[in-house]
Formats: sequence, C-alpha cells, structure tokens
Amino acid sequence: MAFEGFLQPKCLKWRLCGLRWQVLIFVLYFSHVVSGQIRYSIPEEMKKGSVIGNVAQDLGLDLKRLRAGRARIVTGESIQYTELKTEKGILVVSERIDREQLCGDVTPCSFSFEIILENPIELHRITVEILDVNDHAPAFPNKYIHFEISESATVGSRFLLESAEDPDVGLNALQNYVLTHNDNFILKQHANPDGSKYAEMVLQKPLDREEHPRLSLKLIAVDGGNPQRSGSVNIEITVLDANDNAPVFNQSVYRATVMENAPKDTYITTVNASDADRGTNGQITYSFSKLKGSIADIFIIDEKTGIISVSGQVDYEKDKKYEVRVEAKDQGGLTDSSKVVIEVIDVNDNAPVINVMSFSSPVSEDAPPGTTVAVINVKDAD
Ligand SMILES: *[C@@H]1O[C@H](CO)[C@@H](O)[C@H](O)[C@H]1NC(C)=O
Ligand SMILES: *[C@@H]1O[C@H](CO)[C@@H](O)[C@H](O)[C@H]1NC(C)=O
Ligand SMILES: [Ca+2]
Ligand SMILES: [Ca+2]
Ligand SMILES: [Ca+2]
Ligand SMILES: [Ca+2]
Repeated sequence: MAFEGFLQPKCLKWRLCGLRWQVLIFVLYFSHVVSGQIRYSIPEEMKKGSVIGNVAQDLGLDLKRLRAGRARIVTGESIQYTELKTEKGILVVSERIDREQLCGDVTPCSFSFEIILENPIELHRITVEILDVNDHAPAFPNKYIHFEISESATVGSRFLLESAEDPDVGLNALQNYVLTHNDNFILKQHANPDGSKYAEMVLQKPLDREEHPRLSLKLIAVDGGNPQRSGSVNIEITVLDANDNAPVFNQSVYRATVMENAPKDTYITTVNASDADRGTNGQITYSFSKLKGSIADIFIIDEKTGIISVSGQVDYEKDKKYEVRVEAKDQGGLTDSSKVVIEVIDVNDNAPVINVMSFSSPVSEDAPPGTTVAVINVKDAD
C-alpha cells in the first residue's frame, strides 16, 4: 500500500513527500472515489465567458455540494481555457481557444481536465472537443507566380504551381484549385502523400508570342467551408520567342528603271521584307541569290537596308532589262525571295558608225550623176 513508503524515513524532502501525496490521491481515486466523465463540444474562438456546459446538472451535483466540496479545476496544461463558475455550476470559456494553435492538423481536437471536489473526494474528467470554424482563407505564399515559357513548348508540357495553405481542417481546409479561363492551359490537380493538394498547368494549345507575348492568369484556391473562403495568385507568363516566322517580302516583284551609264552608287530601289519574330530571329539580311557573273558587277544590295544601287557599268546595248532574285534571311536561317526587274533606259551615247562597204575609185570627173560611188552601211546602236 502507498502508505508504507510514505511512513519510511526516505520521505525527507518536502517535494518528494508532495509527490507521494499525488500518488496517494490517485490511488484513492482509482479505489473508491466517485468519478464521472463528461464530453462537451464547442466551436473554437468563442468569446470569453461563453457557456461550455452546465457541469452541475450533467454530473448530477447540486450547487451546495459544489460549494461545500470546493469544486475546482485541476489541469496539467499551462493554459487554462475554462473556468468553473461554482455559484451557477457552469463551465465557461476563460481564454481564447484557437483550434489551429491548439491542435494544428490533428482531428478531432480536444483537451481534458479534472474537476475535483473534497469531503468526500470526487474527481470528474471533462473533455472539451473544439470544433473547427472556417476562420482561414486559403492563402498563397506570393502575390505573383512568374513563368517564362517558350512559344515552342510542346502540348502536354507541365508547369508546377505554388500551393496555397489553409490551416483549417476537414471541409474548411483547401478543397480545390481553379484556373481562370484561357485558351492555352488547363489545370491538373494532384494530392501529396500527406493528402494536401497541389496543382499544375498543362499546355493544351501552343503559345504564340507573335499573337500574345504575355499572358495573365489567376489561380484561385477554395475551401469547402460555409461560407466558402478563397485566395488567389496571379500567374504572369512571358512567352519567349522561337524562330517560327520566315521573313516575308512586301512585294513579289519590285520594278525599277535605271539610266544606262548611271554612275556608281545610283539608287535603284529598296526591297523590304519583315519578320514577325523578335531579336535575331527577326533580324533580316538581304542578298542577291545566285547572280550570273556580269550582274554581280553591275548592282549591289545593302545587306541591312535592302537598298539596291549601281556598282558597275550599266550598258543598254548589252542588256535592256535585268531580272534579279533577292533573298531575305533571318538569323535563324529562314528565308523568302522576291524578284527585282530593272529596265535600262537608253541614252543616246552612240555616234552612227559608218562602214564603207565598197568604194569604186577613182571617180572620173565626168561621171554622170547617179553613178554609185560607194555603199555605206550606217548603224546607230541607240
Ligand atoms: C516595309 O514595308 C512596310 C509595309 O509593307 C512598311 O510598313 C515598312 O515601313 C517598310 N520598311 C522600310 C524599312 O521601309
Ligand atoms: C514595300 O517596301 C518598300 C520599301 O520600304 C516601299 O517603298 C513599298 O511601298 C512597300 N510596298 C508595299 C506594297 O507596301
Ligand atoms: Ca479554424
Ligand atoms: Ca478555411
Ligand atoms: Ca524569323
Ligand atoms: Ca516567334
């Protein structure tokens, strides 16, 4: 029996004796103390002073017995959340009860304590279950999620999204993610091994930087509480360029004229191609394609500006019309071609050439008029 130890001289220090007393009380409790169990359920965050339950009634004790037995709460917890109002026999809230702080993810959430009465000793165990209230909205860690995605990303590409946190439990916790309507992405939701949910965007239709260089979407996380709460995060997508556009000439044929003998650097025409891509993917260089030897000596094209000018001798007598193919190429190697037709305008730069075919000589001075003196062939190149 516990008394034995208590009577031995080992119990010298007061603290040790105190400990023995506790042991003694529990021994008594388990042997012949009247005991009861009550369970109450209350929502978290109730105001201080709110009634949890009528303990006197529920234990079948009258108020006199409560007073006479000096009924009080015994708890091992550092915070005493409840207070016993002996004069009314009720248990009330004495401290803020935040379920999230008290239990975190653990469900059900409860705390227990004893109500003790003396003369004779009675112990009653009270358990208070704390019901969750939907007092938290799902929240994302950041206001923005930024992605840089190439327009060449293939359909089915996945982009993991940040998860939202909702410290409530059960239906009051995060239930669902919703992505604002858009043409390119759909949302896929998954569960982590611990049951928490996360989402990813899956590319459904290829992006096109030339059409939409930026996309703004919104991811919304909702819980299942009543009323429902939600949180959102903005998803900003910068679409990175891919070289998916070839240069395009603004005309299929460029027509121009040039005076023959035009001096070097005389302007003829400008060809112009555009490329919808960005940066080097849209940077165009111009060139003549596969020129026959002589033309290469006559015309030149500026690689950057597309200006075609004279670089050699334009001679109408050799060619009255030049047809040149021009090529535009972006830095990614995509090309387009067009035709330039240059007509040469004649300038009277040739004196008639007189060829004496035959000459009958000498001519006698009395030759009759009409006598053929010479056959002359006149040619004028102009
Ligand atoms: C090329 O042509 C387009 C129209 O076809 C025009 O808007 C642009 O300014 C031109 N570029 C140059 C360099 O002349
Ligand atoms: C094409 O570009 C050239 C050079 O800039 C310009 O002179 C011409 O007018 C443009 N043609 C068309 C059809 O826009
Ligand atoms: Ca809560
Ligand atoms: Ca919630
Ligand atoms: Ca391009
Ligand atoms: Ca592009």
